[in-house]
Amino acid sequence: MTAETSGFTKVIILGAGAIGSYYGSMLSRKTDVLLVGRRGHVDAVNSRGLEVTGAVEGIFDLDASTELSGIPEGSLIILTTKAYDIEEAVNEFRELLRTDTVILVLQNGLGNEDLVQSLVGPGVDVVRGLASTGVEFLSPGRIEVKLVRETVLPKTAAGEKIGRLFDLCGLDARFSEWMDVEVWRKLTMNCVINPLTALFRVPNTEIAVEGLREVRRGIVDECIRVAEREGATLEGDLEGEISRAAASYSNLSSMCQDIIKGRRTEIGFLNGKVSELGRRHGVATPVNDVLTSLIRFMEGKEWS
Ligand code: KPL
Repeated sequence: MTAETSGFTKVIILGAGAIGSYYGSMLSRKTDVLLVGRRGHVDAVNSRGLEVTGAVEGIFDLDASTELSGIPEGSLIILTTKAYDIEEAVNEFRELLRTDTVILVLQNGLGNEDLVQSLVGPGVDVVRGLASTGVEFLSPGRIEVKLVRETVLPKTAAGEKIGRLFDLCGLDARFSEWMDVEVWRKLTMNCVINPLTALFRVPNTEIAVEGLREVRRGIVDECIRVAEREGATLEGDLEGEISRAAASYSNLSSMCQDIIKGRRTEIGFLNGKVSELGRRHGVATPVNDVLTSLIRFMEGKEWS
């Protein structure tokens, strides 16, 4: 596909884990995609294609590489590395950036786009997006899509350009003028679902039970109070909304997948971030503090 039809000449997925590979597979329907990821996944994708099962099915023929050696004119970089890898990832491609490169930050967490923008400088368009599709990484070269959800993009020229590409490739997008609030709502959902599923090593559905309502409410109430001090008002029955969302996801959350693999998690960008901001604003966050400590304790241990 050409720049005329898709708006971008190339899409580079930086951090091709579960969610990055999902976006790569969908976008490869109408544009050139390069997945940048770990050696095992890259080798599998290059030799057998990317196998996607579940709500999306197919073998997708994509290019994959363990590193990025160039950024063609008119490229879209989708950043789906773990939030704690932002600096390392950006340092790898900063020298290759062009003034027309657009970077879409699709990670979990708060403030990621500001960090990316500060690292690349003001001349490059950095767009915040929110991905809520439930995907599991089965093995190198294989992912399973459990629940497809829309991507939230900002209602800006760059956001709408990305939206047109998504539309062309069959990815639903919703445009928002209130990205700060959207980021906080998604963050709150992740603060509930991710650590609880990681602690119990269960699919998201299972933490929607009545017995955990007070825990969910505790997390959400603290997030609402901290968000308010940060200038984001989170309205409505957010705990109820998150419980219904959790009940609809049969996948293992990204944090649960990380814990099972003995990897570092994004806790510092989720509950840990809420605790940190709470301390700054003098808002007590005991539930988020405890969850942060518990997940930090579990990180790097063998659970299989
Ligand atoms: O963002 C997610 C994650 O796992 O990190 C959700 C939307 C909760 C899907 O599992």
